[in-house]
Amino acid sequence: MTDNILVQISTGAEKSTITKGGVLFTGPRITLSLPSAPVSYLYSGWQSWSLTAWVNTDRPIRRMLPPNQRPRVADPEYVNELRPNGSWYGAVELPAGQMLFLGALGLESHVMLDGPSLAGWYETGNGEWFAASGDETEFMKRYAELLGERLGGGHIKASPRVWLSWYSLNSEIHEPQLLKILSDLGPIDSAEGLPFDIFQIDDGWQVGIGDWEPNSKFPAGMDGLAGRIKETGRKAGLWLAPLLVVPSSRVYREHRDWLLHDGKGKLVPAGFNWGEPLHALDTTHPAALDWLAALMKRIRGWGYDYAKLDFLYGGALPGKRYNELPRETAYRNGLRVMREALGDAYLLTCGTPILPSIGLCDGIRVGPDVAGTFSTHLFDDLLENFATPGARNALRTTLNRLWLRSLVETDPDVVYFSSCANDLTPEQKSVLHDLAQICNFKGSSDIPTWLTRSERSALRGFLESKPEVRRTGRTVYQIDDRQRDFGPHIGMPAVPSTLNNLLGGVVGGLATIPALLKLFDQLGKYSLKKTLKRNPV
Ligand code: 9PG
Repeated sequence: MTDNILVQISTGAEKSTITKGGVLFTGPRITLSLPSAPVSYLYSGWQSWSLTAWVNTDRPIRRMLPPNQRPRVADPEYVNELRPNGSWYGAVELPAGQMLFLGALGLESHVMLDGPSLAGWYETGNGEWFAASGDETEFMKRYAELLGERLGGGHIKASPRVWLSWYSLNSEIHEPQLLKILSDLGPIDSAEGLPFDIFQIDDGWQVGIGDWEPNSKFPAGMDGLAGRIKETGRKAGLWLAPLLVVPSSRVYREHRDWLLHDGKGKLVPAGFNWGEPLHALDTTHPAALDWLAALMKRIRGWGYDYAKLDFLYGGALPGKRYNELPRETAYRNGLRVMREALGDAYLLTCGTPILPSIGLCDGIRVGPDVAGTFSTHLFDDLLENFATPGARNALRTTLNRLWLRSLVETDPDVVYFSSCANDLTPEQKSVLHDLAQICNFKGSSDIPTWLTRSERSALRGFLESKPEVRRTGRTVYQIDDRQRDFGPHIGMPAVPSTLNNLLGGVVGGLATIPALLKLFDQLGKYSLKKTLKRNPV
């Protein structure tokens, strides 16, 4: 399809210009009439964990369950939309294999397959679009270039190698245990040490979500621990969810006016986690912004040079703000304030709307959490929630976001070398290793004492390697002299049967009961404690 034809099949544009690789349009709403019904659609998920993948158009779309988790896994604004759709951009594949792409170059924009056309719109006002046809690698590359010109980015810094606590210990962390791990990792530059550049403390150090002070399990304070980390030649990293608050937090009690409300004055729901409903800060509220800046300066003052800011989607949820800025713009302004306060620290954003973060952070988590299981029947077949932790969900979404690599470092989440408390097969583990090599972002939560001698040396080899990587097919990469086809590992599960749909409805309903969610949380903690007892750190 030539670029002139793209112009001919478009409606709604106030202006169109041919550009390298496609056409630039301006307009609040653009529609491209498709020459034939597409066979698959490229979903673009809103935030880090949201499904991003090519999905057959004949797959019936169900609203992902359970409903109270939706704000945490997808954009609540479009969660009831049953036509294929996605944030900022979308693409279709036509029966003859031809592809057509439509992507916004600004925020608060959405693309949808609307009958025989691909439609894109801005939630507020007017904006630019890029449309193209042809090769996916080419149009995504050009899209990234155009986004970079508008949003910044492209200053790839570090290619970090991070040890983080979450994937082995969840929130069951404490100071003596982390010091033990740190000592077992060894000095970064010694022959026996594991070369992680960053030691990142994840969820579990804080008093509460909103109360970002060390809890009683960290008696030397976070500054004390940062000092010990630096003694090993590593940078200290810290996890926070700065835009969330839970009802049990002080911020929630004392500054209700900083929180995001809806038009009726009710608090906007931001999901459910940590046994409580989640709410978000209004990032247009001046006092909330001052508080965020002070928080970032505080962690820098403690000695942390790497910040993993998580659950950031909270700042971009629909709502009525103190200053009536569009929601993603409001979030981006909040992120800019945090970025500036962090100075030259490495900023990894997670649970973040993707486009609004470009140019303001060093790395973005581009998929859902990895886990020691490949996939689960409950979430795949009953609840159809592809944003939940699991290696397959992480691989699928991350792989479809690698086009972002020219703009920002793409964090695929951790790899595993340890077989302790882990159900992944050696092949599944090695697929994750290869993804991390392609991303050149290497994270692990493996506990040193859990690693056998050969696992430890394999992990060391992985951290030290710098293979040459080249994309050679839609899902195929050349890694040094090997080929890795991710295709067989990222397929969507089969369409659920009627029985599974019914069961999913029941389970999804039960999962809206806070007491049951809390119970599941407790069961998870109990089973982790058992694992830790059997396999001491
Ligand atoms: C800490 C974690 C880790 C992880 C993040 C984020 O409720 N949930 O289903 C849920 C999903 C993902 C999640 C947490 C909770 O993960 O991606 O790396 O930092 O938070 O809480």
